[in-house]
Amino acid sequence: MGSAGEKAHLPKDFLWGFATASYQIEGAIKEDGRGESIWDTFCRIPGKIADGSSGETACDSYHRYKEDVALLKQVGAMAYRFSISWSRVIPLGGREDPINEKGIQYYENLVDELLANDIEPMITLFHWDLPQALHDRYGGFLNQEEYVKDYCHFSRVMFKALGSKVKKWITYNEPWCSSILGYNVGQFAPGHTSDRKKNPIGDGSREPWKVGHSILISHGAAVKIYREEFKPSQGGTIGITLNGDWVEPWDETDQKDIEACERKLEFSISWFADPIYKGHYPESMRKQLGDRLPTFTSDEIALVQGSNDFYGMNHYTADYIKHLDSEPEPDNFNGNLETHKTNKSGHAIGPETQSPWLCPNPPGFRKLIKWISDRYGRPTIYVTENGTSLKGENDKTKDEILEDDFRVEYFQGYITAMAEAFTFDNVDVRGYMAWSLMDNFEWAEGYETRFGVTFVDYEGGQKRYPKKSAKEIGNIFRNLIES
Ligand code: PNW
Repeated sequence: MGSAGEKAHLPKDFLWGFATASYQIEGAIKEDGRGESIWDTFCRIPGKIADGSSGETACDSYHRYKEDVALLKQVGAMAYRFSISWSRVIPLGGREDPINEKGIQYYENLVDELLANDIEPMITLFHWDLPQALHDRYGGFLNQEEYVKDYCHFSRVMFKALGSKVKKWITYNEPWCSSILGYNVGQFAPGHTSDRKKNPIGDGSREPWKVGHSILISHGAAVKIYREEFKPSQGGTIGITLNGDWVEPWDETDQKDIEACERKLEFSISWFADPIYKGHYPESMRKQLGDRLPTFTSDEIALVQGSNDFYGMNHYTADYIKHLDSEPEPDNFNGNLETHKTNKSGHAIGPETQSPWLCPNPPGFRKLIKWISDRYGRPTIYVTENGTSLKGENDKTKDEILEDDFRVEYFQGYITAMAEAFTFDNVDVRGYMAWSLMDNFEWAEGYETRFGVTFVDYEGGQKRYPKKSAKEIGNIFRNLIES
């Protein structure tokens, strides 16, 4: 722990690098036997993606992975977090469906290329692109029994194929997004919602909680498989990645706003982290959701509790929280409160970006790392995503885009805040993956919103040009990591 006067720093062996996800970068959606995912289908529905685009070509990383690795090398990255397209490996997704060797080969090639360049691979097994066939066959996550078995099979296939070379595994990326954005808001695939103007199917008051439950059980089951069948010989670690924004009371003198802040953290983070670290859902959720929130059987909780070797933390922004006095609506998913970007006195939580939900607030990062560390008994933390878009970036010329000073400042602020948490708050943060290595398919925002430290020229054959931030991030880390 830091003593007074000590300078914020990061430990000698701190691991840093960049993150991406399969559907956002790979393209080649029909190549070499890949099956469809729910995002292929969702993108075809008019109005769902801002620019009407899809991941059809994206960054073409299926063909250009060697360029991606060269980029990582060039900017001095020590690690690369990427995800597996389940339907590339098992086109129909299920435990009795054929395995696509060419799909496995692609990821093996990528891993080999990384290792040949001394870059540590960190694999996310699931980053939202569920095989469409499983959705059609039994409703995907909504059928817990079938789903868990298929996810376990998929995980085992990947551990077997790559586990001798890959030592860091993430079961899921941001299950909150899959559950809430996919089954309540309807903004993400498969677009279920109670809003009949958006979709004829869905029940936002019930489905997201079932989806979250299935994800938690399958996470626990896959970790058990890894620990029993692979970890003894392969020696890696495994955990889940959760997203969460920091919160400040809208009215700092209002006790109800202060309480609502805690509820907001519980409805987003503790929904998943409490079962994993404490063995039950948060009381605030049980109170609001009643029996719409599933309960764990003793077998289930035995799988889930204690199932993280590390905590994967995705973090981008902060909100002001204003409590609501009314009874919660059935579809409310955030703890019956409002989120605002300005507080009662009109002060903004941070500057605007291209993403309406993202307003940088670096001190919030330090506070949230500490909140997580304190609540969950000082787990090992890997920050698995952090980054920003820039307001109007896509409307600029290429040369202007390459001078992304706002992004440099974002990383400077956030990485320093993380170093402060490490130095002064007694947290065990060991790694950081910036989002993202390159501009890519930003889900419902399409290609209009760029998050990359590398400019991808979508009109010019997906050629990559490192922005200023790609070069600066290494300097930021070199200044903070102890020699
Ligand atoms: C994360 N929100 O998603 C994802 O893991 C990435 O795939 C994504 O590209 C990145 O953040 C940037 O958006 C989020 O609306 C998507 O609050 C949406 C939200 C948060 C995170």
